[in-house]
Amino acid sequence: MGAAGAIREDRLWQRHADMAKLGGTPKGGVNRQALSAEDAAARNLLGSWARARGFAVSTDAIGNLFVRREGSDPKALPVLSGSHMDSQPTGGRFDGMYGVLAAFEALEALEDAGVKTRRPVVAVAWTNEEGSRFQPGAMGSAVFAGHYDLDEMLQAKDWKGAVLKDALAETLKAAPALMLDGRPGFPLDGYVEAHIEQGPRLENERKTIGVVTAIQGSRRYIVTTHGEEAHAGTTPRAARKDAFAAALRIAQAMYEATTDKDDTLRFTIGRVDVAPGSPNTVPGRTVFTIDMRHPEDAVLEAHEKKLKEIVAAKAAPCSAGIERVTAVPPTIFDPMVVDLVRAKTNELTLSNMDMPSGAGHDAMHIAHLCPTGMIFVPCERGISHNEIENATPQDLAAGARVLVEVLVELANR
Ligand code: HGY
Ligand code: MN
Ligand code: MN
Repeated sequence: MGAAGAIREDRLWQRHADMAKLGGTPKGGVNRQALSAEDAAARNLLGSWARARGFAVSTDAIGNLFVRREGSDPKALPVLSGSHMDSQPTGGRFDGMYGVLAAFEALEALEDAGVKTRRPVVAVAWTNEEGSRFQPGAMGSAVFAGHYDLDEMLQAKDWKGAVLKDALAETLKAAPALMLDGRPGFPLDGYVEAHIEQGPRLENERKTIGVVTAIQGSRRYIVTTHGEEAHAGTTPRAARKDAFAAALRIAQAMYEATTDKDDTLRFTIGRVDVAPGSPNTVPGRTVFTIDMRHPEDAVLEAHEKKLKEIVAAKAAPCSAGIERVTAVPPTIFDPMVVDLVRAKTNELTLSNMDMPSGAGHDAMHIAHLCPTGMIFVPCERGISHNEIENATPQDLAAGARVLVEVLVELANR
C-alpha cells in the first residue's frame, strides 16, 4: 500500500506538538476556542504547511478552512476529510486536531508516494465544532450542510456578548485565505473523519481502530429563571424570589428524571451563570445549559417533554423558560464507507471493532450530503474534554494509514 506506507508517524506527532503550543495550557492541554487568536494562529500554521506543499488553501463565509490537493479530473466532485481545530476551554491536544492533521498527513503521504487520484482530496477544518464559546456547536459543518442559517449564526454571541461575525472577521484578517464566494457549501463525493474515541472502549478491548457505525442523537437547551434581586441580609425567605434556588429545584428534578436504569441517556449541565453574581444579593436571574444525548430520537423527544414539564412545575415563585438550541438526530453512517474502513483496516492487519460514537462530530451534518464515515483511535483511559487527554504516536499513525487508503479508494471510484 503506497500511500499508507508513506504516512510518517514522527511528522504527524510533531505537528500535534506544534499545534498544541497554540493555546497550550500548563497541564499540557489546549484552550483554543473558536475564532480566538489561538484559533487564527492554528489556521495560519496549517495554511503555511499546506502552501509549502503547493496545496490550495481557501475558506468560506463561516470560516471553514479547506486544503485542496488536485486530482486528475478537475470536474470530479472532491472527497473531503477533516475535523475541527477549536477546543474546549480546558481541552486536549487531540480532540478535533487529530482529524485535521490526519487528513493533512494523508495529503502529504499521497504527494510523497506519488499517488494520483481522480478526484481532488480536500482536508478541512470546520469552524466552531465545540460550541463552548459560541453556541450551537458543529456550526461550520452545519452551515456548510445547509442545516443552520449563515446569517443567523453570524449573529451568535459568546458569553461575554462578543458577536460571531466580528470574531470571524478578526480571525480571517489574522489568518487570510482565498474566500470561496457565495454561501458555504459545495457538492462533494465523500467524507471521512478521523477522531480519538473520547471513550474507553478501544483501550479496554485492546483494539487499535474503531470502525464507526453511527453517532447518537444530541439536543442542547438553555434554561433561564427570573426572580427578584434583593438584600441578602434583610429579605425573609418567604419574601424571596431567588432565581438560583429555582434553578436548583429545576436541575435536581431534571437529574432525577434523566436517571435511566441502563445508564444510556446522557444529561449534562455544563454551565451556570448567576446574576448579578454578588455574594450579598439574592440572585435575580440564572441561566444554565443542558446537553442531552441518546442513540434513539424518541427517547430524547420523551425526555424533552419531561424537561419542559419540570420547568413549569418547579419555577414558582420565580418564572422560568427552556429554549431548545439544537436537536441533531442520530446519524447512521453509509454502509459502503463503514465496510471500506473495516476492509482497509483489515488489509493493514490492524485490530478493530465496529462501534457507535457517543460524542458528536462534524460528520453528523456532512453525512446528509454524501457517503460519510469515521475512524476512531484510542485515547488514554478514554479521557477527553480534559487537559490530560492523551494518545500514542503509533495509534495516531495507524488511523492515518487507514484514512489515506480509504481516501484513495473513494477518490478513485
Ligand atoms: O460535544 C461533543 O460531543 C463534541 O466533542 N464537541
Ligand atoms: Mn471533537
Ligand atoms: Mn470535543
